[in-house]
Amino acid sequence: MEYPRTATVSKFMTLERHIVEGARAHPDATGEFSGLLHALSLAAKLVWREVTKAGLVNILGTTNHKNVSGDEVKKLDEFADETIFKAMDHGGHLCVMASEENEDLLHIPANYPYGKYVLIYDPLDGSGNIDANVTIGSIFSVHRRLTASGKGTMEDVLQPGCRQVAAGYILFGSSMMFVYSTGHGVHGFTLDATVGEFLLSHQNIQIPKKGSIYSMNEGNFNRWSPEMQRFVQYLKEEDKESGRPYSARYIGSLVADVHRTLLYGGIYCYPGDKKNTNGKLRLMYENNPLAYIVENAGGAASDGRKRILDIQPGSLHQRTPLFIGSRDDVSIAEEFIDGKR
Ligand code: AHM
Ligand code: MG
Repeated sequence: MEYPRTATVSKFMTLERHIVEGARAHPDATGEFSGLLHALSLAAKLVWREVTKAGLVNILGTTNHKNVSGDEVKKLDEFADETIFKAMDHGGHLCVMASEENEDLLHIPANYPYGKYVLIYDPLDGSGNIDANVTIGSIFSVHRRLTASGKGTMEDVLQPGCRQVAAGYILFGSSMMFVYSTGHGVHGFTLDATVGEFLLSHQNIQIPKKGSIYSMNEGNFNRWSPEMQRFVQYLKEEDKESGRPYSARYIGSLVADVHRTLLYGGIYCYPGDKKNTNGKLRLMYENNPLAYIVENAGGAASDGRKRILDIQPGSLHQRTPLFIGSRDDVSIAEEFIDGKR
């Protein structure tokens, strides 16, 4: 006998099942990759548990030291950093990790096996927003190792974003979401806390080709290049035909700003300026994984002149300008930055 399909049951796609069914499409898959994603989803739940306690327990506030990028480290950043590392260090999936909070590579402890993948992560993006209960998130990027075996090296980590085999982010907002891609569409899962499972809520996300929202820290306007200033002025000009003026939205959590851009379209920019020629955002931890997601959803990501995913990284904490979002909007931004408009 077969059960008739009902609307409710046919929608019942857990993250776990999605990962397993994705792996089945690759007959040579060893399960290593599925195990890696599964371990990440567990790490996400552990971080979420602490995030939801923020304000209730004494985990908010700073630890009174700065991370390698000079930012003040919050306790929750450290918790997320350590939790992700510990959830991922023993499974035999990874040969090395790198985290935005740590200056050097994070090696797999000697008593655990090495795997064929590399994990790069920003444990808690937007952490300046924690105390205000604003959406924050974790961002991750996965590469296949280049070296043959043993401990992973810098060579394994410093690969251009186009070589990522998976990337995604976890949003800690009004609900918790796990958004990922392995190069076959972008899929979003929302945590059903009552059963502790991520359920498919956003299948095959497609970013609109053009949007009507721009997202950038305009407080930096006077530090921007004349080209960048002209681009923003263009977005604010009245022109019914091209849907201008655009609306401004800036959360100040990259992961949340990009998530909104992915769903609604438009453009997020963090350009270089007089003070920081390469802007603020890190290529390996932020720009590459988000560029991979947005490209896989039909959008684009550029440093203003070239595709983010084509940049060969030179160092772990390298920064690049970021223009990311709807394809048409990113291409107009590039024309302005290039002085063509
Ligand atoms: P971080 O919180 O991981 O250090 O990331 C940097 C954050 C991004 O989330 C956000 O988009 C950006 O810094 C905001 O910068 P600014 O305050 O200059 O607008
Ligand atoms: Mg960040």
